[in-house]
Amino acid sequence: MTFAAAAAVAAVALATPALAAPQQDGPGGLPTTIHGGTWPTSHVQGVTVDRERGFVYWSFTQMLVKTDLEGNVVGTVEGLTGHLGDIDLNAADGRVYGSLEYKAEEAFYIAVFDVDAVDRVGMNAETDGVMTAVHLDEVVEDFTADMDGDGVFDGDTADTADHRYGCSGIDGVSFGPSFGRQHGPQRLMVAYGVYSNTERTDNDHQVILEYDVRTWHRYERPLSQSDPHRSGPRRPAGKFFAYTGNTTYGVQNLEYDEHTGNWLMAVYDGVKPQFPNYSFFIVDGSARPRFGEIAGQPEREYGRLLSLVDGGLRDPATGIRGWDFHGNYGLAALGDGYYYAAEGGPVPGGQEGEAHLYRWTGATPTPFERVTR
Ligand SMILES: [Ca+2]
Ligand SMILES: [Ca+2]
Ligand SMILES: [Ca+2]
Repeated sequence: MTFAAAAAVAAVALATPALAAPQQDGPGGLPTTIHGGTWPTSHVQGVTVDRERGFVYWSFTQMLVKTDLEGNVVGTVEGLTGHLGDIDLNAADGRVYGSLEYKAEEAFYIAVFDVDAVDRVGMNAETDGVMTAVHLDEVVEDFTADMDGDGVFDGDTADTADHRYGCSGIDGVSFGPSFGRQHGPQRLMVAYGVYSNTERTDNDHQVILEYDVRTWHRYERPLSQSDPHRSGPRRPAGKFFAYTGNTTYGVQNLEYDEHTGNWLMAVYDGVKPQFPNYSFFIVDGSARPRFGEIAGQPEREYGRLLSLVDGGLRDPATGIRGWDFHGNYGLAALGDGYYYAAEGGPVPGGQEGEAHLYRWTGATPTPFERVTR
């Protein structure tokens, strides 16, 4: 895709706001549906809402899109050649943080977008001064681990014993308090992607890294994608494991929910027959992580284990709790029991994305209900 092509599609999106007629028909004036536009990219990967300032940010894999709450496009950050996944707004600095992968280069970042400065369509991620990146060494170590010890790292494929914990990179990100403290200082939690592979037992956990981004100014650098830098913290502040059974590419969307005090995890269903393969999991935010064995590893290994909430569906064979909800294209908790979940798909000209308003019900199997006019 050229910038000219992207700009042409963007111009179409700008010229047809009639598709996104304002629908401030939900509670608190919240629209029941917000359109994120149509873009010449892969599908929508994440959505985050700045309710105070009235903006919505959308990850479209190769592009960050900024709209207002009515779906009018304010600006875009383009030219990403890697994979921009889930995103979240950091309330402390007003910037948007997202997972950004370059698997062939074995480079994994949190991209940091200065979203206040995003004011026009077609801004460039490398040259317009609106994005920095912080490299995560820990992810590289697990992604590149030669687990079968044959001296060869098999690269970006699910069909291998390599990649520690089955790590395929990173996707779900969210700010929130440390696990077990529902009101502490905000941390950035980063969830691994995990390859789908039914032939191994060491890939049945979601893996979440914890970072304190208040020290990240020393690591932040602009990103030159042809010469990816390695500036970042050597280690995370914490590493945690949630036993869900293997899923297809791990936590797609991770979101701390102030309303329930829990961590929401939307996934693409797993396919191992011995697991229930739920689409949605909720980590108990009030439970202190337990030190225990990380089940299924080739050599016995211990770590800090998270607890799934005692609610929803329960698989009798494994004891795993889960729920039935989508949310894997984007999930934003507004903090008061309301949420936006993104959906999208191919249309002429690329991919379209939109977000629908939901409210928490806690019901089984689906704990949200859609808010309609
Ligand atoms: Ca190997
Ligand atoms: Ca994703
Ligand atoms: Ca998120």
